[in-house]
Amino acid sequence: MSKAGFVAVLGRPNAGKSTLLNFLCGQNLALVSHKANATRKRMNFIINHTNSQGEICQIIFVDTPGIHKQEKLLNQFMLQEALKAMGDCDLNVFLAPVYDELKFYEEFLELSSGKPHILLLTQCDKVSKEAVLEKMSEYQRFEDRFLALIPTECKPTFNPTPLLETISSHLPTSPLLYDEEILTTSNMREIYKEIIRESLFENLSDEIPYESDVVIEKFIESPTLNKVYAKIIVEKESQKAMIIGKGANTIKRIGKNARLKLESLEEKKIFLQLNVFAQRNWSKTREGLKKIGYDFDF
Ligand SMILES: Nc1nc2c(ncn2[C@@H]2O[C@H](COP(=O)(O)OP(=O)(O)OP(=O)(O)O)[C@@H](O)[C@H]2O)c(=O)[nH]1
Ligand SMILES: [Mg+2]
Repeated sequence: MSKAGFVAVLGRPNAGKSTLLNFLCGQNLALVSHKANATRKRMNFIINHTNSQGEICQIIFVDTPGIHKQEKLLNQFMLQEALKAMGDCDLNVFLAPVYDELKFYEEFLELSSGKPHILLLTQCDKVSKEAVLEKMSEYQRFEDRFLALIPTECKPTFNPTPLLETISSHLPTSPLLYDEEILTTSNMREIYKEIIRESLFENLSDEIPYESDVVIEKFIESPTLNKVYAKIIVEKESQKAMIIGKGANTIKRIGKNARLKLESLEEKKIFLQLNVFAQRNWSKTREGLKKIGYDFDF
């Protein structure tokens, strides 16, 4: 006997969605940042959990962009990604940082229109045990709305088994949908892109990470070395100059940081070449966004 199903991982920007999925799969595949709105597209993470009845439960978690409202076309695309996952999946999981007000959960309840969900309190290591218990009791007034309320923290001491057991108990009986060795349905180009974007988030200030993106132009794989040629797109020439930096110091730092992450993930040498292009309004049109992999269907 086995179970399988898709689980949308939803929440405000910075709730800890991507961190939790990296933690559960044991690899840093998704972009994580203290800056909000890091994730732009859905990404599947596959976790195979053997439950207490001995059944294999294949949980296909769908990481989503944070639920937020902004006028820009890219932000509209991001919200649509989250809403699509919310509608399409077998089960929803809503992540509420332990320090958040309950109004964000109430907004989610309105959006999700009664679809079954599990509520996770995230980042519980940031506050005292008493504060976690207090927040859990505040959420109890919604106990008829959620299937379960589970506190989480992404630390090695955190045991995810009760969380996986609870999710599995709400999945349908089904043959496994993916080979058990597969961690994600994203291809390597998409993961490389996210790792390079993460390096942009870590090395650049304020608006530049939001006004930039990465396209993997060429990817050559061999048993000992992967060669990656990537393009960083920005809005303005001034941003291009900032990314390159004095004596190309900034781009070298961005490249080295990304290369080390890629080498650690792949456990082999990586050659990474980054080129920066200023392309005004790249994110302002549907065609522009489509060209770099953000497919609109609305
Ligand atoms: N201490 C602590 N920090 C966490 C935990 N989970 C996430 N964080 C931090 O919270 C910030 C946001 O984490 P992300 O995983 O990028 O959040 P997200 O929900 O994916 O955000 P978006 O993609 O922007 O919607 C990062 O700085 C993480 O390191 C946690 O359990 N404990
Ligand atoms: Mg994210």
